[in-house]
Amino acid sequence: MSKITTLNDFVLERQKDFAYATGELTNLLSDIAVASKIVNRDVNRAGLVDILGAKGETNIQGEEQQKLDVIADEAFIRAFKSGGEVCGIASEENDDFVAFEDENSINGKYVVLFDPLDGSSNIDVNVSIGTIFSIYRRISEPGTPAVLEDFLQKGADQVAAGYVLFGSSTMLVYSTGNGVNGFTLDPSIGEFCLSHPNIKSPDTGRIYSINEGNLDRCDPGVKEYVQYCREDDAATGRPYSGRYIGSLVADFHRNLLKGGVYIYPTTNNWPEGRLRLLYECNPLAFIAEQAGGLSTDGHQRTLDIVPTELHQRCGYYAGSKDMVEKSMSCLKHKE
Ligand code: AHM
Ligand code: MG
Repeated sequence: MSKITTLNDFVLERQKDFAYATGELTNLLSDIAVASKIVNRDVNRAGLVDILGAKGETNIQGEEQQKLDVIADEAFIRAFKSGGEVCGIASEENDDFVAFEDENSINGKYVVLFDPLDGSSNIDVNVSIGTIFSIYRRISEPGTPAVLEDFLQKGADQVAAGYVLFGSSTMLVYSTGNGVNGFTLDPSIGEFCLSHPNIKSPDTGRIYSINEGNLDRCDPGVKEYVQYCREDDAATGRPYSGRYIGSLVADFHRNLLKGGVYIYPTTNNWPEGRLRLLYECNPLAFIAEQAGGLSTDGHQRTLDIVPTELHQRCGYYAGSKDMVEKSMSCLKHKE
């Protein structure tokens, strides 16, 4: 029988690979694992206790907050605050970033940006949802409160990123810039166990994920690419399969393992794009690239975009290398 490697064993063993091998990033990843287990418990009980449904408040994006969104947001903030490695956070659910000014946290070297519960429209209907996180080294001096500049770094500067998928099982997938590894939560022992070592995304696949209801609102190049996916061509395995859950983490994760492309382009009603650069696109772009895939906003590499605001949105094309490249060539062709 092969030995079980828990997430804690793994991050400790890999600590030497980190550019900053002080143990703080290791502790921070452990904090994320603990918060994920708490959120997992609440997600699993969602139908049983009174936490389903909307909270009746809207977040800064004008969207109705779900109770579980808020519960997840609070669980992660608590974990980051108590850990002492993080001097501030920014979350999709909060209007502004939060600087932790207590004695414990003000010296923290890292900031975390996260989407506590993505795919929130799927919570009430028992469909997969996820948490996405992105970790940067602060730019401001330790010992002073975190500032906006700490959060507005380009994705290429992430020191670690990942996601937790609350699906048919619960998985935590992360990268510290040295490949991508996936861990599945074993509920009987309450540990994330290494189940998907060194994930590599196939260069091509047969799945395209896009909300096709928006096609008439998209750039003609997007329509052309979708038309390409739907054409019959035995040599390239087309038509591809359309798969769209509407939970970014779940769609991204499936495509990462099986090969595929996820597209949320700019549209007439979302002229800047629907997804958020800092909480959703950058962390998943980091994972995509670390697994050998690609990510762009339709024009440039996602990780090269210099953010100007916290809740910035962008177009998103991510997944298998050849498929992202093909979609880009359709866009250029129609420009
Ligand atoms: P959320 O952060 O409010 O949950 O929104 C992000 C979600 C993604 O998970 C998903 O891919 C996308 O929005 C779905 O949008 P749409 O319903 O417009 O297709
Ligand atoms: Mg989201």
